[in-house]
Amino acid sequence: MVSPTAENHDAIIIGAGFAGLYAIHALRDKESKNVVAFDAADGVGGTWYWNRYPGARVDIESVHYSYSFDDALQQDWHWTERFPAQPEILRYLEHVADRFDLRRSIRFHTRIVSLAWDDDNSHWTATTDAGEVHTARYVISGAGTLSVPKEPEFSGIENFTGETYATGNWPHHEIGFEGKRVGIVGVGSSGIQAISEIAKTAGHLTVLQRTPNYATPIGNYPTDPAEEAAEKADYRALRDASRNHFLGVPYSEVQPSAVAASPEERREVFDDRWNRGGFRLFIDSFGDILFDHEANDTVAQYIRDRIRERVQDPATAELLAPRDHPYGTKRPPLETDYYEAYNRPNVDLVDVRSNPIEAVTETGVRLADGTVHRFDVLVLATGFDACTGPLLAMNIVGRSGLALADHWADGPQTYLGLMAAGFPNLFMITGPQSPSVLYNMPLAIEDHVDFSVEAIRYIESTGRSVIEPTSDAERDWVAHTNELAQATLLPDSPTSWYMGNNVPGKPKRVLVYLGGAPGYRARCDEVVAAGYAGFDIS
Ligand code: N01
Repeated sequence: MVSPTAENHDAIIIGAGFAGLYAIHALRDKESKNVVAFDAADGVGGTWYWNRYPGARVDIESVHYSYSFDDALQQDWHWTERFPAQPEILRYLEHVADRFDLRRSIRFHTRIVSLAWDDDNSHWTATTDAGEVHTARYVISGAGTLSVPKEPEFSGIENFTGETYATGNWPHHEIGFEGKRVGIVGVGSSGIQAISEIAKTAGHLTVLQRTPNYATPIGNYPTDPAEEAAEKADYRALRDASRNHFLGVPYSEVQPSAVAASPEERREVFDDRWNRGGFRLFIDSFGDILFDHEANDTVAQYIRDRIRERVQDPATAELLAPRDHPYGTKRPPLETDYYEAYNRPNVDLVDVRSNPIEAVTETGVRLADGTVHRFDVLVLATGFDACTGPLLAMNIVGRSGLALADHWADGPQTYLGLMAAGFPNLFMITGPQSPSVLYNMPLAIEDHVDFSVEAIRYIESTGRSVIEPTSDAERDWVAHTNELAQATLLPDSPTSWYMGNNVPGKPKRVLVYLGGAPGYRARCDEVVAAGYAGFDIS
């Protein structure tokens, strides 16, 4: 039944980050749809609104990690650094919101707490945390992939009397660390960026590390005007090159095999990629690194050696040298002066793998052997319930009362990482089993929003109103994504959000599409060319 007080729209858009903002523009301004977007924050930005921790910055060059849909925008906007920090990316998204007058379609401070498909009326009913009800034929979820922080797993955390901060939900005011004893848990991308920065001012910083990570140099530098001019002169070609690259950046010097290369050749390639920075070592050195243990060992050993060169205390260097997972099976962090932070007299590294955190006490952290570390500030950089978490948090119920949580009880099931069988007209931008975080997010988002908008245009142009994948198409896609993952080393990581096994109790399933962005896009094009093969349209 339609609630008499429900507001009706053509489309409901979840989120006001990169995905939500572009979806508003694409549907409202290009398709003349009546849209409403919701965001729990009081401003635009999504990831770049919440992750304000010290050191937060993008790790794909912003000339690539930015919208491509409007040439005037990409020509006008000037990035001050190759890899800008969070405030600059947030300013960019605020500029986009103003430039395209997007804010008038967004209800801020509003969280969608349930989404239910109404079979009789062929529309979705969304309920907000304020109890408002909205209906719409289509829902575009731009809820994000890394937007639900993992629940803290430490008993007693509520008793800690000091300050506690989570990197994924950082306060908007400045936090001073001067003279304070700071403890930080987690050495993923967030932890590594935060540690490098907090180490500079903290009275004392204790890093509680469970799994050392393969962090490599980001290679940041202030924007070079000549480089910027050259890139803007042919931005179109740059974007095409990005879209045609496995991971969505226009690198193109990958060698076929680390195993086939001589030690000297390998060293030359690794040195070159290491010195130039960015994701080059990961995706632009040798093509077999993610597929072959022997190849992976060569780069893993190279990174361990470089860590030893940078860390003065040999015991600390050994603790920082990763051994328990192949390189790239957890998302590799990029860094500036991360390893040098451990050469400071005010920084300690504590191994909580051999001596796990047992509890948080009123004054700090107690380890399994009874050691207590006292802190004034505790920083949690413990990661996210990735990819599925943001969708499941909305209590989505599809056809015939099917809950998404039940449909995905054993891991996500999608077609193209974009829609799920039994959940009609629900488009999951950068959803699980799509290239999403393994691609370049703004470009992945544009591709998915464009696909969704074109699908809506197509079904409406043929006098129909509902699109959803068939169960067969969904089953085949799940099998295909799992098969691709099994051919890589990804399943070998004991805890990786790529596989969902960073969250206790979450099924271990690959959450990303490993066939590469170009292959994925070709598959989507084939589906469309075949009249939306694998979809039921009614
Ligand atoms: O989270 P993570 P993140 N006891 O899951 C540790 C993107 N991002 O927020 O490895 C002790 O990578 C955990 O240890 P372990 C990027 O895609 C991008 O850092 O599970 N430790 C690990 O060290 C990234 O991959 C940027 O043993 C515990 C850490 O917490 C993704 O976001 C910047 C623990 C979590 O690392 C997530 O990164 C930041 C426990 N109980 C993030 N539980 C850019 O640069 C967890 N840990 C653009």
